[in-house]
Amino acid sequence: MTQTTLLSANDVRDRFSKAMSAMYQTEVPQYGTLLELVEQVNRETLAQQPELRRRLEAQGELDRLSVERHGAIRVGSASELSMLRRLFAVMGMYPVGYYDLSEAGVPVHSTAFRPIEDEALACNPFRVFTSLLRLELIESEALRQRAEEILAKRDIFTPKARELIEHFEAQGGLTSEEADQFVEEALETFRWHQDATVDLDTYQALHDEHRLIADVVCFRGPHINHLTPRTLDIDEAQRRMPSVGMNPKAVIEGPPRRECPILLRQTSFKALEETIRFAGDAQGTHTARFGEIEQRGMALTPKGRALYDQLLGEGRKQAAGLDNEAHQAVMGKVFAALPDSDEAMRREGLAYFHYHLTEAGKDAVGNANADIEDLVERGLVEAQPITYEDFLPVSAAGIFQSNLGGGENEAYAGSANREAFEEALGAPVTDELALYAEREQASKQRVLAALAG
Ligand code: OOG
Ligand code: NI
Repeated sequence: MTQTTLLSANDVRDRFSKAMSAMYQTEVPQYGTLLELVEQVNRETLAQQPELRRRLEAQGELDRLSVERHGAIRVGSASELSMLRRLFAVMGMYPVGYYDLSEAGVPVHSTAFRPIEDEALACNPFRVFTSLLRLELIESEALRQRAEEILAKRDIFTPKARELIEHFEAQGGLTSEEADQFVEEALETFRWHQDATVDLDTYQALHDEHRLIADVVCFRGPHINHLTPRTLDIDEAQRRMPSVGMNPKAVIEGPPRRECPILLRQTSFKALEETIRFAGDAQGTHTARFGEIEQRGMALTPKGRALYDQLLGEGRKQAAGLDNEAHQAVMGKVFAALPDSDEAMRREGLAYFHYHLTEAGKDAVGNANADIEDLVERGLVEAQPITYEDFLPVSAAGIFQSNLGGGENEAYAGSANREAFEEALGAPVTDELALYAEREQASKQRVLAALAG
């Protein structure tokens, strides 16, 4: 029997995320400009802040910086979502977190497909925020049925992609050649289509219910609607956007600027109006695709997250209607209630940390006690904040809304339904906080085991 060498899922994901980025740069050239802007800001930031460079290096963050990005898609049915789950599994990406966007007036709920293990995250943390349209929230029975019929007619996967996914599941991996083929076929699902599958009247009727519904239902596939590189200084990147011809969204979402960044801050350039050919040859336009940037900080514990949610709510109330500069100033004041040093965040149990032995710690092997706090105090063990790898529902809603013309429908609110989402997905979603807690716990155990010699 011949042994076939299978590629690691990390390599497949890395190839896919690069191919996706290349495709999106040709589809939306402004995204290419955004990548250049972010790269330049990152370069300057690292040069100006050697301490930041040291910190990122120690956390293993520097190497992944240039490949790091997330994207987003929206699908229309359970069968599309569950097949996507199988497609992402080929690339070592699993559903993490449940996000209810109905609360913010958007008729979807979502998860993020992403790698989970430390090593996979370090290699390429590519994530895809994936939303499922909730037709059950559409009030008009006739419109709901029409949307269901249209969706039932499409297959967003190529036959070859389906075949390779089944092959992967049977074989437990893909060869390098199969992986290249898989990347090419899977990309087809995410490609933009200028031709709508419906006539202009149908598009308009769905659009009038919610722009998002038209975006999901009227096209052959769930076009990637944005990609998002990671910046080290989002305030500076936002400031420079107009100078490279971009129209940034009004405010940066999430927490304010801090010495020790937490969670996730995001902004985007606004979606472009694109020409569409409708069935029956009518011309029209559709606005869906944009570019986004994010700045990531430390993952918060449930206690830290509760405080974040409370401060965010408070800050948003006070900052309503303000421009970005004033918004950030208000947020900065409100968030003063959250300590702004790694050590305070750690001591107060507000963020997750990764523990490792210092040089002095390595010298003390076989000769130290088993109390982590004591070891940290004595300089034998050092704690690095764990980077947040997930998303934030309020920020996601802000991103949706700024690219959907502010469309919001309060009638959708209060209908979180994680069970229904998981049933459509065909699997449970992993709790993101449990993952950080496990990683922290495992690092502590490794330290103690190493010290025991
Ligand atoms: C997804 C918006 C959410 C983020 O970064 O929070 C998102 C969408 O517009 O489909 O991507
Ligand atoms: Ni995004």
